Amino acid sequence: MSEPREPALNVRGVAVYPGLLDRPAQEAMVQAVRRVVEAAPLFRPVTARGREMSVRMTSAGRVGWVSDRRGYRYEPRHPSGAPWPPIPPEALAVWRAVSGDSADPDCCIVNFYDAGAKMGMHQDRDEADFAHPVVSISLGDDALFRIGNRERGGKTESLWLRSGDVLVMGGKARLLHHGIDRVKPGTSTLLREGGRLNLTLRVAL
Ligand code: MD6
Ligand code: FE
Repeated sequence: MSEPREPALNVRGVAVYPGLLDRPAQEAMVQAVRRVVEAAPLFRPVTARGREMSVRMTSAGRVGWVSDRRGYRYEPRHPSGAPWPPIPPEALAVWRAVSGDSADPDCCIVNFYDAGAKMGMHQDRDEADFAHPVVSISLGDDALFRIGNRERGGKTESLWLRSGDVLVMGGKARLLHHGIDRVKPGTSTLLREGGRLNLTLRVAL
């Protein structure tokens, strides 16, 4: 990882570190994610309304994020009943470099996007204490990230997230709505089969 310095980009308080992870660091992160996925396979969450999400997910850490007809929540176990694997040390190192937080994360959500997948506008608000930021790592194909407001609707701003980019949502940006409009296939050679991986680290409990 290169030295974080100051974020090169600040959009509505969301700090972006373009290319914080160089190619070898991205490859190591993918290997770490593969180990997480072996222990805790990706699954397709179902919203409380019964709709399948297009993104596939899993988690690492003391708790993981699940969604089904009972709603969204953090759980100490994968839907299979197995405990989640530990957060990879490579991901912890990114958190420590950019979060400015003295606590370590207890959850790392892994999102996988194939060519058609997207994520609707949402707030990350299932955590106990919003004083802790959320740190996100992008790997693989480029994704169009949209940033809105604390309330639903209103004007938004978009930016492309590329492989190796790291983003921090903390402080006044912590509860901004955000989402992934689309992923652009063939824009990265990092993942053999294409697609995009996103890791989000947070203090959930
Ligand atoms: C994604 N990211 O980049 C989805 N949430 O695939 C998020 O939902 C997100 O990037 C909170 C903070 C940063 C994020
Ligand atoms: Fe989010």
